[in-house]
Amino acid sequence: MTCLGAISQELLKKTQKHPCYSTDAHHKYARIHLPVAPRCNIQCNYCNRKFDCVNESRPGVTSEVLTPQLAAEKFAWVKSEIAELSVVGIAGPGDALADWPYTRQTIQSIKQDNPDMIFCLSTNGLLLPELAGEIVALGIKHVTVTVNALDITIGARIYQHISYHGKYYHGVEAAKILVANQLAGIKYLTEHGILVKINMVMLKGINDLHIPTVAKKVKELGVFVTNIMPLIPAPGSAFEHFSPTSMQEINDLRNICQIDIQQMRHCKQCRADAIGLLGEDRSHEFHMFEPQAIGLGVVNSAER
Ligand code: CLF
Ligand code: SF4
Repeated sequence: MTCLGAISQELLKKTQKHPCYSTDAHHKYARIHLPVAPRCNIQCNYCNRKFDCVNESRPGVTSEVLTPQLAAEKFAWVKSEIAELSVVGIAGPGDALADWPYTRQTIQSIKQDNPDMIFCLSTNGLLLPELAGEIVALGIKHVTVTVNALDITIGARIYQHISYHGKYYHGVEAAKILVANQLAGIKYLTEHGILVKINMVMLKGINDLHIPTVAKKVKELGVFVTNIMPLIPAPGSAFEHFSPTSMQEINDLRNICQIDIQQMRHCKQCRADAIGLLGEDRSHEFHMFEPQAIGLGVVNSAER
């Protein structure tokens, strides 16, 4: 079954207003990221948890973490100021599913009065097998999963550990669980009519040669688009001294993968609290608190 086979015309029409999924939309429509999910349940070697998730955010300390209630208030404020707002996204600053009760509550409360908004979330996919059903039931139609490797020996070089159902796993054991859950979750979502986007961080000498294999596989699973992103080495992360990937290298890899699946080429690696058009972040105009740099000091699920 191809992805498009399972997607309704209505959803494709709606997606024309999604600035990440539609190239044409990105100059016209705006998104708001509501930072309600500070925790994460895995440790990527390129992530410093004092910084936004590099899967969906450029490394900059997030200005604020909000409760679902404050997030709904912020949404109402931004909507009254930005007429072209079409998407509400939860992109951390940790993992949207690691803090699922907050993510769910935020979307539920905004959706009630704003049924036409597009709701979107990004995740590392670890908890997809147990939460994909709830995502579908909530009416979310756009989900991004970051899949950096399918080969677990490659995955073991990218992920330091995962925290899953109260236990830590390391190395290939961690990668095995993560990859299996990502694949099962993606399959479930595409089979239930969700437009899935796969983000991949290109890591030279680690997963760069492997990425075309990942692209092929996710296409088979019905994924809509892949988004290959450059590594932005986060200070304090295990890959801190990794050389940053050039856009030429990214585009060469995208051109290879384009043969199998359409490529997103306009990603701005947004902050977890980004607001506005993709190329014109207005988050600084909409602070719920006095701006201050906060260390998120992220707590893993097992430590709760
Ligand atoms: Fe946000 Fe991500 Fe939804 Fe877009 S961002 S949760 S899909 S609404 Fe977009 Fe930003 Fe790139 Fe993400 S430009 S980092 S791809
Ligand atoms: Fe960091 Fe995101 Fe990886 Fe979690 S999934 S460790 S927040 S980059």
